[in-house]
Amino acid sequence: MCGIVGYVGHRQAVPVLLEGLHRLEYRGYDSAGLALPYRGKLRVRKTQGRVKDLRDKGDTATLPGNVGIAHTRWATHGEPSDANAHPHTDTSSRIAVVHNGIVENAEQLRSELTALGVQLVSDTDTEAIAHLIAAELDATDSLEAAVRTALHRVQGTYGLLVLDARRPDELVVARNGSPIVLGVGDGEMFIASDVAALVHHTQRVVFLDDGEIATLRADGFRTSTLGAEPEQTDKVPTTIDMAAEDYALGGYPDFMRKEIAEQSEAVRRALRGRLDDRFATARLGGLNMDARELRGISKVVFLGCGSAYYAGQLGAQLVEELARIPATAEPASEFRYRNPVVDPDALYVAISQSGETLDTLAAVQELQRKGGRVIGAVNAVGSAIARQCGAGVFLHAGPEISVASTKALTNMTVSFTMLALLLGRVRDLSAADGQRIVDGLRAVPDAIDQLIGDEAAIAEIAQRYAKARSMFFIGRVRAWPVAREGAQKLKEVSYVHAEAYQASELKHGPLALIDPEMPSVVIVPDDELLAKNINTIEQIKARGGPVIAVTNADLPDSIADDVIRVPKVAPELDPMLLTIPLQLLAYHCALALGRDVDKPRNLAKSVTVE
Ligand code: HGA
Repeated sequence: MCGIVGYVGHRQAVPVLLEGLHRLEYRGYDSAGLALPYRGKLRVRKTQGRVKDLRDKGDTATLPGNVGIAHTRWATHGEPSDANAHPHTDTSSRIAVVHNGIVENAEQLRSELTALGVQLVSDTDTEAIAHLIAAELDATDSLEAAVRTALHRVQGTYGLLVLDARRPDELVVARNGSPIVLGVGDGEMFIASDVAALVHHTQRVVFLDDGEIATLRADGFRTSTLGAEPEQTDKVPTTIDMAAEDYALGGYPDFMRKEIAEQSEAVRRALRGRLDDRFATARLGGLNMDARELRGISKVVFLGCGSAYYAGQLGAQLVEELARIPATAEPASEFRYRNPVVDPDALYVAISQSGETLDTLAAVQELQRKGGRVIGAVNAVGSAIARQCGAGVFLHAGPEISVASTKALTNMTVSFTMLALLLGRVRDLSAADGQRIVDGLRAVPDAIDQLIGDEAAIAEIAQRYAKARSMFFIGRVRAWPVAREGAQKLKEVSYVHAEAYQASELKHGPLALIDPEMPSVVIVPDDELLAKNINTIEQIKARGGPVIAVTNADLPDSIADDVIRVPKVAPELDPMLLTIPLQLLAYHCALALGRDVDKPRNLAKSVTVE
């Protein structure tokens, strides 16, 4: 969350900053701002609203200078407003700060500053940092030393970028809990909270670690630890394998639609080189575990937030079905705070598209502190969770820009199928069943393309139901996580209230809500519970509730008001395919209601704050 961009080099900084902000806008979009040095003072331009509002505001686009910092905000402290937008400055307009994270002792710092006579001009936690750094500059002429000392007083999380107007040739960044990546150019340096803002300038990057600080000048950078006795950390740039086109719309109207369409290719990438026909299993070298270690796993626990948690639920089912190992899923945000009993023989799987989700990272750290074995299921290579775990399964979904996750969720489920297959094949899953799953996985991409080919029919259904005040998403057992994910997608992009319910639980309460104004999306896999799911549909219809059935069973059209048909690959894999039409349903409801699908209100991608 929050986009940070910085530049020091030979180009005009403002176009670089604005373009970088534009590429990071999915990480926060309630306000935006930038700062450049000018004759020993700062020029700060900021506004509530989007990056385009900043670009169009006054003289922003024409400010000259070769160094600058910029930010797009997702508010945690203080409402979205011009005053609360970043950068924040000290009273003398010398120090400018952009920040991603939360200062937990902000109230205390703000009161101390007020008692010293400092006039605070915003409601943010961030502003205090600018004043603290400025005060430290009375005692040192090193900006890095001033930032380091000031940060010793800050409790909480930060990705921080600092500009001193009296040193217009350098920038200082620091990281604790929120991502910062440096881009190394030819006589120029870039800074961002996400590689998305860098890849069209350079592919040579350095990921800052927690507890690190760096000073950047046009000709290079220097990193060291943030502690009171700093030590140099010698970081060597790595080359990232991502192209600028991966972050472009490429002819699609928005990223959500693009990423839905990219799913078949994303799955093919995730499967490449990982299916083993000879032994009817999967190859997941990144786990760093041999067969004996895999056999020793007594339990699998999936941890994720939002859609990643629902993918974890699908993963837990797959592990129980294919490997017969007890498996569960839990929101990482709950796990980290409930003093969990950590089983040293269990395998914990930390799931995060961005690899920066703060709650999931904290769960990983808690697990490692207690001797748990944790692997990552992460999309972003080089991200904090990937590095913290050191082992895992990369998702290979490609960059996901839309706030609502689609292709990353699908690739999570594909990856968990391979993990379950591997665990199954070192136990009692037969070679024949293993091969059935291998063949099923190979059939997934074409099945996805077939589903997306039916988009027009789903769009037509969405248009009819988009005005509903609320919708139920109903599924049981295998289809339960599918229903939860369907409800989540609808809520986040269309703002239509939706509730997922287990089919079996309907009659214990929620059936009271069924009436002709309350549509139910019922997920009906072609499995041993088919007859029970048909009963559920009948019970809803008997009470006048409209039903949209999403099914891969051979049911007549008369079974429901609308039927969305899904191809079959293998019973264990079908839940994954049943989620795809629900993405399209949510997407087209959102379009019908005129929503900004890529930037849903109040949300942002990559939840790096609590
Ligand atoms: N706490 C700061 C930054 C918010 C943030 O990091 N969001 O992701 C603020 O509220 O401005």
